[in-house]
Amino acid sequence: MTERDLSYASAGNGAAGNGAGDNRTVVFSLGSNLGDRLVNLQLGLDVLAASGLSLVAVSSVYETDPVGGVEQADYLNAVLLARSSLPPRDILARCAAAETAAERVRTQRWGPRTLDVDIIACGCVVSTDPALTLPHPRAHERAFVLIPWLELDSGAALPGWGRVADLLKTTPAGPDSPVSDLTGGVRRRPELLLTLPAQEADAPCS
Ligand code: A4P
Ligand code: MG
Repeated sequence: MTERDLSYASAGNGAAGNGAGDNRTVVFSLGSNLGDRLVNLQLGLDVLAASGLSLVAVSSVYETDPVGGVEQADYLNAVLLARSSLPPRDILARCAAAETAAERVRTQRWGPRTLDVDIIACGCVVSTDPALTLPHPRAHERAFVLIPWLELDSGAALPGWGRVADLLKTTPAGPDSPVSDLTGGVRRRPELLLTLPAQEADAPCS
């Protein structure tokens, strides 16, 4: 794993975090198409928060046509931004813990799942390790990742691939699809809300 640049700038960077110089923005994709999909996404978010990650922002929830794999039900997808100075492998372990909490059972690749938590990007870390590939190897072509991410950060960029807004022009979502449009199999569901846990208030000065 190489670290090309730790200075990835993204929306909300000033919000949370521990102030360490190597604090990175971590972009997560959450997906569910089995069971109570919204409850599963919220559970994933809550487990990540409880594991010590500083969550910064969560996108709207999007209902999305399944991409790849077997015939299966539509997904709910969302993107979550966090700040962390943990090694990426430790963050991946937290993703696995969130999936376990949602009782995910793996039967087939790209099959239906209660919860999938992927790391889309971790600062500007680049890795070709199959156990943790960064950025996520298919993120650049997935409207169900790019559209929610763009909603959170209009200037977002995928390391090695460029601006998310530009990548979206080449996805099935189409060249000019506004984020809230019913296009490209990615439909915003504004009535479905994910909530970030309340940040702890600063200790009062004495
Ligand atoms: N892995 C490597 N890099 C990463 C990363 N950046 N983040 C490894 C997370 N995991 C990463 O993942 C398989 C292996 O990928 C893990 O052992 C991990 O170490 P998995 O979650 O067990 O299985 P998977 O999710 O079925 O595989 P994969 O290849 O990650 O699937 P994708 O490409 O993420 O696709 N359609 C819609 N509409 N919405 C979706 O959310 N998701 C998928 C899954 C397919 N179609 C979808 C959606
Ligand atoms: Mg996965």
